[in-house]
Amino acid sequence: MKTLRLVLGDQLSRDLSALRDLDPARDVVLMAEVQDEATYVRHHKQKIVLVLSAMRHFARSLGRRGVQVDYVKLDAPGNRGSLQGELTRAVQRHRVRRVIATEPGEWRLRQAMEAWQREFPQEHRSDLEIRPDDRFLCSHERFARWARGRNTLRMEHFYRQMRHETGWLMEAGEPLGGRWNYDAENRKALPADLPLPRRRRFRPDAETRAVAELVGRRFGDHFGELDPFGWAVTRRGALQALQHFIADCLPRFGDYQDAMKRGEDLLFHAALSPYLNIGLLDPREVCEAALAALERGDAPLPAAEGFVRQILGWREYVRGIYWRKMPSYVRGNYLRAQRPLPEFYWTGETEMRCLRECIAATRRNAYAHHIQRLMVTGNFALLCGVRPAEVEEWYLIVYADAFEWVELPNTHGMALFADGGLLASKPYAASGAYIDRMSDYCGACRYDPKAKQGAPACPFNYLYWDFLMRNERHLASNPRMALPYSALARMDASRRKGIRREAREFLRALASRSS
Ligand code: FAD
Ligand code: DLZ
Ligand code: SF4
Repeated sequence: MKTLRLVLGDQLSRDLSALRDLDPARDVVLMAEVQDEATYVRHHKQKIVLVLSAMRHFARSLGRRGVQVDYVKLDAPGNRGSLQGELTRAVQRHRVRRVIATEPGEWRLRQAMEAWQREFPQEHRSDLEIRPDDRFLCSHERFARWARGRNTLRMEHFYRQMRHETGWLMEAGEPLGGRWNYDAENRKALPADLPLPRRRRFRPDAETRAVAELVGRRFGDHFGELDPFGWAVTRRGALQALQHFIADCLPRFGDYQDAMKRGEDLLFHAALSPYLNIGLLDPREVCEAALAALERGDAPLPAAEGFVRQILGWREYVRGIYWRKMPSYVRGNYLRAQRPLPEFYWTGETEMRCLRECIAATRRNAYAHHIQRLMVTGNFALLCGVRPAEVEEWYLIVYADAFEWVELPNTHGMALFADGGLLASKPYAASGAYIDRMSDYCGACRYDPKAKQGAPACPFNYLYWDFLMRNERHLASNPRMALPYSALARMDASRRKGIRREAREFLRALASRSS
């Protein structure tokens, strides 16, 4: 039976479940650029360019293999602006009785898709089959089996299970090298004179330039800079980015995973998440490339393990949590955070150098690495008590790799502790000393990370203690918070009062600039 097969902008994989039994002589693939997906949050301009240009290139590559693709451009006459609208039009146009889709990566669209079939016009009552997205190493069912009956759902336990199941970095049922985890070795500060790899960027071709022009015209007021755009938009480019990472960055990835440096946006990080998340790379092949480098002796075990843990562990785990806990997950606000997102998250205009650097990099590249996201922008929002929904929307907007299944658990659970500790065993709260240790930001800042009080004091310092005092009821009984709370208990009353006053004044000034 002639079948219409829907491919979404983050499903650009040749072996997508919706394409698996495609008959090129009979079936049609529908891909549609729609206003709704570009504006349900006001995505960074580069994220829209990446997705639309990669969609166009993917459609062309299917066409070259003899597949009939019905591709609807954003400015095509009659484009209804929504996926449902375009699917309904295509069902009519192609007179099909059967539609196949792969489940979307976001709850809102998954829910909407369930209802689409009912909304097809009477005369075109097609069946809509929604297939699982099996481009992951752990299915929903497997995750549910792992989670069932457990009191806590810790990533480390999940990761060990996945190591057993894949056999990766295992030897006779034991972890290779005798340890599961080399995290402790992955926290080195970056020596000032360490040569950094020249990072590979991809020059936009004519198609990408045309999309960029369209995005500039249609979404010019969205966050972020359009130029310079350096992302790959094809599978070939994404594979080159993978090879570049494995050859030039992986050997030192482990050592400097937590380091930050002014003006250096990528360091030894992979910058592969956008490609993984839109389907240009497969998580299995990415892990296997790192394992092969280990086997050849081109990368040390702590680097390969650290990298595989991010993908086999964290990436699969947050997806599992998202689908298991939605839709109620997003409503949590364990620490009752109620402040608005500071205006400078959009502009980068702040005297706090760490935040300025991370936000500028985000505007420039639609990318910041994990520690910038977690310990600078995330930590600051946590310490200030910014409303989770506002922080989550910001993260979903600003990064090229942001899709809710991965963005939400990282922001809501890991960065903001808004789920009360489901994902993280303690809040990732830190004072200026941490940022000073892991970066060179503080040397160029008007604040002093060593000063605790008074005008030169780093705001992270008094905000950190204020955060602990404000949330004592929720956090003091957490055994992993015993150390900071015992330090707080030793603090005399006048010091505590001083900290509270400084934090109050700082937060008041921040709110007045945000309103
Ligand atoms: P590397 O550090 O080189 O890691 C390699 C790969 O591991 C990444 O490409 C990614 O696929 C995976 N990975 C690493 N950490 C995580 C993690 N915590 N969760 C899931 N996958 C991980 N990642 C996204 O892909 N999309 C998001 O929207 C997103 N939002 C985040 C929001 C916050 C507040 C935080 C703290 C983290 C977020 N992350 C997100 C996770 C992580 O920061 C990014 O995956 C990583 O920075 C991507 O850059 P990279 O490819 O250079 O990663
Ligand atoms: C992110 C995005 C954008 C900007 N545009 C489109 C689009 O025009 N058409 C499309 O099919 N998908 C797009 N996407 C990706 C979707 O938003 C994504 O599939 C859902 O968020 C589910 O993860
Ligand atoms: Fe950030 Fe404080 Fe360091 Fe300034 S001194 S860069 S505000 S941590």
